[in-house]
Amino acid sequence: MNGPEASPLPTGDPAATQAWCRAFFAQLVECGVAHVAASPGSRSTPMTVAADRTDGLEVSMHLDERSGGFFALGLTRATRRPVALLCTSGTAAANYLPAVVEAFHAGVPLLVLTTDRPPELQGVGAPQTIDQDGLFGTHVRWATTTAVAGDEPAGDAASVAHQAYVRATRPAPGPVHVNVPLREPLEPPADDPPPMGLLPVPPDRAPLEAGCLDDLFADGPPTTGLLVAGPMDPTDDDRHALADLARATGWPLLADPASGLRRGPHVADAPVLAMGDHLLRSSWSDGHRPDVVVQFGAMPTSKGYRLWLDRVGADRLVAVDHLGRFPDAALRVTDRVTASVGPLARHLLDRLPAGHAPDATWTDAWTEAEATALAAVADVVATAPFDEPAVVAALDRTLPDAVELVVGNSMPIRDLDAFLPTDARPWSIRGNRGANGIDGQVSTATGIAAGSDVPTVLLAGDLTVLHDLGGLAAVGRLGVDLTVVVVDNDGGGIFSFLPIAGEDHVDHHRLFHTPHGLDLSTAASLAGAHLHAPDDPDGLDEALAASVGAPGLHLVHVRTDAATNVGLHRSAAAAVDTALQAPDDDREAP
Ligand SMILES: Cc1ncc(C[n+]2csc(CCOP(=O)(O)OP(=O)(O)O)c2C)c(N)n1
Ligand SMILES: [Mg+2]
Repeated sequence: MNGPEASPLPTGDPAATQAWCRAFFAQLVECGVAHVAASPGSRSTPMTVAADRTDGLEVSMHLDERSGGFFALGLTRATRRPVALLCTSGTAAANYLPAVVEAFHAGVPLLVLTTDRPPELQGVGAPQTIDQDGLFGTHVRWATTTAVAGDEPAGDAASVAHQAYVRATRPAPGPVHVNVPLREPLEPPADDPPPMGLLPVPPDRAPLEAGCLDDLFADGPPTTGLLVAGPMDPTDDDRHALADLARATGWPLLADPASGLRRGPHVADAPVLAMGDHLLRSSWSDGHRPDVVVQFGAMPTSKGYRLWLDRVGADRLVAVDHLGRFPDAALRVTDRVTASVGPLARHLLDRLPAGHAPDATWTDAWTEAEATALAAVADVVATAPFDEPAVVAALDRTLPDAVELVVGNSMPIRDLDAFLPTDARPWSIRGNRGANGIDGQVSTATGIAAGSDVPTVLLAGDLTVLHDLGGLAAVGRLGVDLTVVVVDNDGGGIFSFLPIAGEDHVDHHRLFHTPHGLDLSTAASLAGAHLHAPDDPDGLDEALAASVGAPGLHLVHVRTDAATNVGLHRSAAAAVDTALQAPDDDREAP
């Protein structure tokens, strides 16, 4: 009797496979990658082991790819070095999609490495096998499926890794996808393959075009202007250049909370404003139309800004963005400039005539309005019940000079926008404003904390924290210190701001607010967090003092009320409007 025929499936050569994978990661290190955020799986074995054996690479393990994706996003943002993701095949890879979407829209260079079965096992019902070719669709800067690892010489791996890095970082940073088919046996040999030659990293992208925006200054610089900084991750140089531009032109700089410009030493001597949302909603702004607005980065959070562009606007609206997004939700942009903030600001500074004197009347009008608005808002908060504005005030009082404040979408970012003044403390405030999701927020903050040497605090809503409970559970295992302040209004408080909240014929509470009825403080024991449950401002100050910068995970659980927060935002806006209508002499001193 004949034995079974030899399997028709080809087998791989473990030494060649490992040489290919090692070359891939050696090239990534050569390019500047220092971290691989991997998730466990079998198909990825040769890549995981190769990453772990590569000098200069740290490997962190993430049980949930969705959370790992956001961790890598946060770590990339905090360290300004692209992080590689690595997972097995199937839905594992699909779980990277939310973080890839955010990275695409926020311009974060992620190297998404998925592993796959070889071509002979595609479409034949092999387990955990899906079509991974182009899995992330239009949300990556580049995608490729390589040859089966080890089928081609290791030099090809270095070439793919090099190309992936270059395409993730320039001209516009963003995620790239490399899908690597691997053939069994997957277990690598114990011996290291011989080292190989690596490719040099090409120089950075071209400088700003010479004649850019020259016509803006053709008849002398416009006297009245506004600078608007949307969400972005500026370097120190960007920050200083923008502050220099604000000072030299006398154009006030409206700083989104996630712009990186609301706080830092630059605000001490430049007209940087925090109350932009209130000012632009007020009737005062109708009488203060600028000639030009220069808008930087992503779309500002402020709805007041969008409404104002429609209502008042400016003759020229220049959108400056290194990613080429040119956010234009009001369809008012007249000029689109692909440039980074610092170089563009210096480019404009160079075009100012020597001895140019800014229009002090214009600048003073805005800085005085800011002072009036701050005083009016402070009055509202001083008599307010313990709710979201009080949480912002407590953070403002107690957080240290240097901190990473990560802010969730929905109301927390808007609470900061409405209630957080400028300050010279160099806080870094970051949100996921690329796609504005409420997912992966704890994991993003964990990645930021892992890449930063200052204390990290996350301010987020209850649904946002619930969405990423897996991320909360991972913080301890990753050995990261993090304070999570959750403002818990038992649902989505933002929906109480919608006109539909007032309609009797719609079950707003069930369909939009979506109360969960869960006691979020119980998440602390699951995640091994220290729990703080303050119910007044003093208690919150104490909780923040005890947790921020302390070891481990801290959950600060603050119960809030959606209707109260709606009332406070509206009262603040109304108080600013009224205060700005008063004759100058009657205005409250700052
Ligand atoms: C992944 C994702 N799903 C749904 C939404 C729509 N959404 C925007 S805000 C919000 C409610 C968030 O609630 P919470 O985090 O508690 O913040 P709050 O509105 O109470 O401030 C939802 C569901 C979204 N932005 N992202
Ligand atoms: Mg909520």
